[in-house]
Amino acid sequence: MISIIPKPTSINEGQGYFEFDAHTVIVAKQEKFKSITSILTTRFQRAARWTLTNAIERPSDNYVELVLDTAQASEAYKLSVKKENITIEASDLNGFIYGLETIRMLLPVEIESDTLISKFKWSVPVMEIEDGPRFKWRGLMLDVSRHFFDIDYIKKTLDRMALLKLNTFHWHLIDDQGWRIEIKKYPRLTEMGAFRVDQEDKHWNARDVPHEGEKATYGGYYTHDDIKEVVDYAKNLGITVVPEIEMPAHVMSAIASYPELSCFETPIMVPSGGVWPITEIYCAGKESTFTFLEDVIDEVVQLFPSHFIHIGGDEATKTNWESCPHCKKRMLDEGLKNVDQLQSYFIERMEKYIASKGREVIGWDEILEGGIAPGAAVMSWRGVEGGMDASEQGHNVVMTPGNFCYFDKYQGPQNSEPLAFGGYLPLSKVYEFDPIIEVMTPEQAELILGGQANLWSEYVTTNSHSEYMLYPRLAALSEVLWSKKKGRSWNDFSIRVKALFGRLEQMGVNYSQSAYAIRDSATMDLDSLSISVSLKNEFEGSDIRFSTQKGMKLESFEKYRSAINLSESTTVNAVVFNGEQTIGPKFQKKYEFHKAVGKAVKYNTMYNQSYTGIGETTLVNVLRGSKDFHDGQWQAWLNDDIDITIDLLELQDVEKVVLGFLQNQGPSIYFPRELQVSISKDNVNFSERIVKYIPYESVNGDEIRNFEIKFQKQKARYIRIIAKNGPYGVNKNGSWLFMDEVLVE
Ligand code: TNX
Repeated sequence: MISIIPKPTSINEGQGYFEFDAHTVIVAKQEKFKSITSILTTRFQRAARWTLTNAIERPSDNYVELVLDTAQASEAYKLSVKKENITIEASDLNGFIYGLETIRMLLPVEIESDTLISKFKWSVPVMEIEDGPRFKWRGLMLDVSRHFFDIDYIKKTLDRMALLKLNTFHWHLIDDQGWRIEIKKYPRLTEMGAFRVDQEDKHWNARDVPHEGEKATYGGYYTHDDIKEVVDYAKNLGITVVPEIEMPAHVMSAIASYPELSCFETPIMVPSGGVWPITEIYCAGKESTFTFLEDVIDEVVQLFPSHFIHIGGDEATKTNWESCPHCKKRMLDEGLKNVDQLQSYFIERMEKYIASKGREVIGWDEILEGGIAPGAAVMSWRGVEGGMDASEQGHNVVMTPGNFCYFDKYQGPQNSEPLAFGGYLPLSKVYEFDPIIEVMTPEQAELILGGQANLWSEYVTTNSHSEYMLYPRLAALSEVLWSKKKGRSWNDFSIRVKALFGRLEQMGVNYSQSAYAIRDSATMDLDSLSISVSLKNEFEGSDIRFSTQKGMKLESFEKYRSAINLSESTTVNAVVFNGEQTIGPKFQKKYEFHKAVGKAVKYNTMYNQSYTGIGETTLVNVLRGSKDFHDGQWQAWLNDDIDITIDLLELQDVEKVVLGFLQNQGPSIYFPRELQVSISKDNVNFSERIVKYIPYESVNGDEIRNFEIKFQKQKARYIRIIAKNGPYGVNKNGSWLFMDEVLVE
């Protein structure tokens, strides 16, 4: 079966195969197209140990020829596979690259092998493909500041981007937590700014402000040679590298190196983790700030030939500008009414400078605030509004709305995913992305260059985790940016993406199988006190099989057809089958029924209105909150203790209370410091006050934990529960208690 991602415009299948052998010749008349033939030759070298040769003249048969055809559109290609030869017709470098990458995808996945695969048939089915992109900006942004990734990983990523016909690598080189690009004129930027005190053991948003004298050991940066190597490498894969030089915020690493760049010149250190709001920003008043930035840009344009230079512009909290004498003077001199206009002045000035180098500025959508610089393009991330607005004003736009393009979000059921930024962006949702918004005029749509995925790396610390976040979501993104809308569909993509998994496997990529993961949704019926559990994964028609009995063998699992009804404590095990093999992560969940299910809960202290769960029954409805604390199952208390009384409505034997709590220190959600349980027959006299202390621990990661409190078995009707709050997060946002569920036995 032919499985190409992104889906080509048209495929006409024929009969038979072209078979590669050790004598297959790659023919390119133009010297400038010779270097890209390595897309095939390096792979045959590794997997088959053949050294395929290049030639200028075509032999009688057994060749792959690159034929210049100026009638082809930019980046488009026509691929003709015959039994005797293969030709790629294109008008430019990228067209030929994509022809070669398509051949790569048509070859058996073993072509990706690093080691010799002997006696193998390396064949490609006879066919004709006509193909070309829908958008001209098909991008990926990697954040290498929050965590550092070396150039070997960057080059691997570029290879994989090219396989998916992506053509723009947006390199987020600067942020608060690390300056990653060598600037010869300002060596401290990398001597100091590229390293921070290592607090990797703590949650990103719960890291301490580093103190002077502490050793800064976490970090790294790219030298000019590294950058040239990456830019050259990318060029041979048809990829433009767009550097991002953040300003005026997200630059604490620069200010730590050169405090004079800020308004008040207070010495700071490179932060070890999250900082919010970002108030330490470049001073917009001092001329020296602009001299510095122009010097930086001078080196940047030498290193990066890209038409676009990204200048950031996001998330500046401009309170310092309001009180800084230099900034105030600047506003007065320039007749600027407020700090938003001062940011516009800042960006406009840099835009002019960059334009004078023959380049075009692109920035995050905040650059629209206070008036956008005349020649600037906008990267729309806070939804698509920025892109709507900018295109209405006649500016170029790249769409990267958070809901579809932020690969730092979870892609599967949060309880079984590695810690991520938050939010939910499964594979199928990426596939729904469209950079063109229905209400756009044709003129506006013309200005939409394309889209891109962004992988922010606050929580992504290793190459393999980065791969996990990128694949297969990047494949879905590539298809929506490349392929015509008509003729492609999620169901069809689902089949092809499964074939891609085999290739990624062979490439040694740690891709995610979360799309296979079973998601449950459950509802409770209060009359019958039973729950109904539905199971599904992202692929329509998946063969899900389940069991509600302990120790059942997989072979005896029942095929899942409709919701499962449960009215007593049950563990549901489920798996997805692909033929007679299981695939993807296994599902296991215990739905626990207990004596308080459906009983009355009285709130002596009220939960916060932002986290109400589903009201009064939340804590006693069997259904448990997940690590996605916005899932609607949690009740939460802010800076307040929990105090509730459960009324079992009649005297019952009780001996145990189990309380479920969430901890996620980033957003200031902590386990309680102390639990108290007391019991009563009449709601007046309470006995058996049991106290449990929970020691505070600083941790990275999130966890749902059950705290168990046991006591002498006795008759009771009322159970009062008190959970004492932190106060661990008081210096930041206060501290939260998140509770669900209260189990009584
Ligand atoms: C917002 S998107 C940011 C980044 C964070 C990201 C986390 C943008 C322009 N700024 O600094 O890493 O959210 O999702």
